[in-house]
Amino acid sequence: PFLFRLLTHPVFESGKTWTTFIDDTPELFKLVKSQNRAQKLLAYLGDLAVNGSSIKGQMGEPGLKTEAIIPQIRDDAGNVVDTSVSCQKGWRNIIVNEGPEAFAKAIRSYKGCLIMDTTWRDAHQSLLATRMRTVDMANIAKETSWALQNAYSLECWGGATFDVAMRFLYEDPWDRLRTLRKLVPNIPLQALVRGANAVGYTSYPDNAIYEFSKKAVEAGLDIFRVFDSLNYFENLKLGIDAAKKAGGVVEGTVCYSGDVANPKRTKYTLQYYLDLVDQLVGEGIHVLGIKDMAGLLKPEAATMLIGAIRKAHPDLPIHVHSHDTAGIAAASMLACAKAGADVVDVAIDDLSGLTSQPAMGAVCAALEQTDLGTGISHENITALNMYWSQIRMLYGCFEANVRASDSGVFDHEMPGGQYTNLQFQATQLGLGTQWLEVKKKYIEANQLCGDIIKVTPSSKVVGDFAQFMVSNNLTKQDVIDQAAKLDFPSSVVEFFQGYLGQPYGGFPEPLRSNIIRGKEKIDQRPGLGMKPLDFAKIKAELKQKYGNHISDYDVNSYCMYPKVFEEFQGFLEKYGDLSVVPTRHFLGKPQINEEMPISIEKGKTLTIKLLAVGPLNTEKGTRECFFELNGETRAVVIDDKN
Ligand code: 3PY
Ligand code: ZN
Repeated sequence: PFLFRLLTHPVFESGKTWTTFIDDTPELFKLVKSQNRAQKLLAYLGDLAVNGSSIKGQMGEPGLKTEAIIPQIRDDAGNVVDTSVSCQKGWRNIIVNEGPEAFAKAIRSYKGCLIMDTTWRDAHQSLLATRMRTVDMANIAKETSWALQNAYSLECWGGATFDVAMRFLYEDPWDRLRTLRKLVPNIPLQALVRGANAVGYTSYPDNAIYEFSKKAVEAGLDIFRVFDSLNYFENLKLGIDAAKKAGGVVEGTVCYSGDVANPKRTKYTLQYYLDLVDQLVGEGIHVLGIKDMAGLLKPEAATMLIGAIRKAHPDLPIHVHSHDTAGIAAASMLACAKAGADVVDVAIDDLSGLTSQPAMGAVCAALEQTDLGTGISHENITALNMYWSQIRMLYGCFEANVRASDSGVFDHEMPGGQYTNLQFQATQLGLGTQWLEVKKKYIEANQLCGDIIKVTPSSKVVGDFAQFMVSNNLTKQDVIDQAAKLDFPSSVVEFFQGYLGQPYGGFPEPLRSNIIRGKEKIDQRPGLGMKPLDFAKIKAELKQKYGNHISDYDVNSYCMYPKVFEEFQGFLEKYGDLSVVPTRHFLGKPQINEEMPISIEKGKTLTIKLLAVGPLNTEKGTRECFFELNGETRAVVIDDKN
């Protein structure tokens, strides 16, 4: 039909030159573009029909076959709110109008305890392999802007979400931030950044960190939770400076390990934390983050730690993060609030508990009975939760299947996200005791590293080390004895070289020298020795390769993850932008005659139906898929990968 329209177009018939034709008839080219997009979408759906989903980690079909119902939100008087527009009232106005310092001051003077909602980042990172798509957050964003208008922030970016977005969801992580920003103008948006590792697993040249932070603020980010995976101050300083120069609210963060209430745990003591907090305060952070990434902070320790910091720094806003792996996090967050924390992290009930954060409904309801109320209505939490219980079903195909609390976390100290990840991998291997072995070896691997702070990327080092010990059947003593000749995973070698920074207490010797052998030793901040990136040159090269649409955001994605970015561009060229395709159609095998209304861009919805999948062409290894697209029949040829 397009060719017919083109050939019979009066301008084309008149014999004018091609270039003038392009200039004079943009409507036809819009049509080419959207027909092209539709064809690419059919290629994706055809591939799903023939080969099933290619999204890594997906087991089975999405568990929700209909559109999720959007709940009603009510105001204080009990009236239903008009959520066709976003709420305008919230803490972000202070950041925008008066800046980060005024925001920090206002947070500190608030008499209650505020919450950060982690549903859009850590909760799904910890429970659903980070597979939540932007569209499922965007669909509830305006309601959230009303229901959680008194929240300190919504964590929605950073951590593992950045690379997973490109790698597995085929979406642009910057788009997520821009989209959510537009829909939620009133609540601060927060990201987790790994200091000198930004959102990666390695160290980057300094200018990459500065540029990344600047673009994040431009895309709509308000608060940076800056941590370092070894609590290495030199790395922290860099991340803090980059976030500050970008104009963000800087939540300088201490990662929590060990147990300050246990006199037998002598490495990470109360004094260790107080000293680190003093150093961070010296860097001019706006807010202090306490990041208990594994859920080790028991209520008694929480009271001691937060109480001591509050006493030493009466004006410093304190924000505490934990995971509920052992089942104690709600109690700990209540203890933190009581001891003087200003903000605690929670996740919406249906994405809470176990390796995620404690339940928003539980923590808010418990605080409501004290003078530390969060200002979030229980009725609205319940309403929002109705949406999220449907979304949890939708993503059921990514459930890691952690079913119960594990107080063993006090020994192995595995971060929440990594716990589900490693458990999933071990279960995939199908060996019943594999998971128990991994947990045991994780303890030994940590000891071999010198009892380090374990959080991305240092936790990956310990995880890789543990898996290496399990698969090679090595004890701790075996590793020590055979270190000079074992073929260690590269992450372990690089850690011992010093590529992540310097661990507190130094590297154990002679193990370090035996592992790295003749390789370079880095005994200062790794970024110091790195050559700055040439962004203009990278951009020109990417444009040459992928076209003029390459933006400065893309350049940053490339700098963080060159290979992942290039594969993502390849996917876009083949299938187009599928970020707004509803998740049940993005992940689920289309059924014959199932009507799929799919919007490919704002205001443009296609009605698609799979009519038939043809027989295998044994010569070419392909099948033809027949679709109905807005009433017209279309065929696409698909490689049969089975
Ligand atoms: C991350 O860095 O992704 C984390 O969630 C660490 O806890
Ligand atoms: Zn976390």
